[in-house]
Amino acid sequence: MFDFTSYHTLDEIYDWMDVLVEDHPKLVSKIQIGQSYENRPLYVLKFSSGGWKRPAVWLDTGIHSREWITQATGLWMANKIATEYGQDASVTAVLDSMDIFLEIVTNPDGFAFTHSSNRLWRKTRSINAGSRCVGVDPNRNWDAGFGGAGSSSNPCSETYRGPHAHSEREVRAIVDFIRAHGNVKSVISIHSYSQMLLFPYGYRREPTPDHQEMNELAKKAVSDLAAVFGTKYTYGSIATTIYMAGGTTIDWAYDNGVKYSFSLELRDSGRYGFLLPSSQIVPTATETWPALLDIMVHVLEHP
Ligand code: 0X9
Ligand code: ZN
Repeated sequence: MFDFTSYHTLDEIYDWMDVLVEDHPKLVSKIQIGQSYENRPLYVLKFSSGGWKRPAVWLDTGIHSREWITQATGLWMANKIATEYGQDASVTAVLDSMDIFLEIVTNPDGFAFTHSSNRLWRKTRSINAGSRCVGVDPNRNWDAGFGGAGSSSNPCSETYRGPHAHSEREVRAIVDFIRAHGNVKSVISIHSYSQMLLFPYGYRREPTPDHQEMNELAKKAVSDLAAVFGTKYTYGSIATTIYMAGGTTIDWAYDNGVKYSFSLELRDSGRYGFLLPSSQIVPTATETWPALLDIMVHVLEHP
């Protein structure tokens, strides 16, 4: 049995993906959507009960490599989706009409670096021409408000946006995948920390045309999350809830036709921050699950 109560290395996670596929061959498959800057494979788990390019939900964890609770939650969720299909009514309904794609280690070079050298590494590991500083912030690199407020042009900054939009292979791979798929209805990008459920925009303060619907959905999701262990989440647009940020994943998704684009900032609210004790992995994943299901069921019911 895989140990969901501890943090794992990249090799352990990649090995486990194959085990999950072996254990659920009719539901789960693994696809490679590209390669990282340091040539590591970018793997995505596909959960599908059949059909061709069904409406899909895209989930990613670990785009910021130091946010270890997110990759750990991704592993737990992958297992949950695979084992609840045919058991839980909501999961079954979702997967009978939609596919789920989950990229657990979205920034593998950064993740390997958090294990080998610097536990708090956030960015990619690409070399920046003319600078000694390494890496681009993959959550400032998307072509939506790229270069705007809350992103930096300095390669030494933690929020360095990169030389141009989609310069990072790890970002480009997702852009190409979502475009080629053509039927992605929801993007949920999972970060830590600060206990928030966010939606567009991050690059402007004005609400989106779908603000009210997304706000209602977020309200329900955080309430169902809190019902599990009492963990309090705030919610709202990125710009008005956390800070202005140009070039984020979910703004790009939203501006490219993916209406239900959300981002979670998981536990905690600052006591441990990125160094969340492993004893909190299962509780964090367990409480996040109903919020995620709320979004997926809403997507299912609003085709
Ligand atoms: O700065 C960020 O990229 C996010 N916070 S984090 O501590 N995870 O780095 C906030 C940006 C808002 N957007 C998303 N959470 N996607
Ligand atoms: Zn993050």
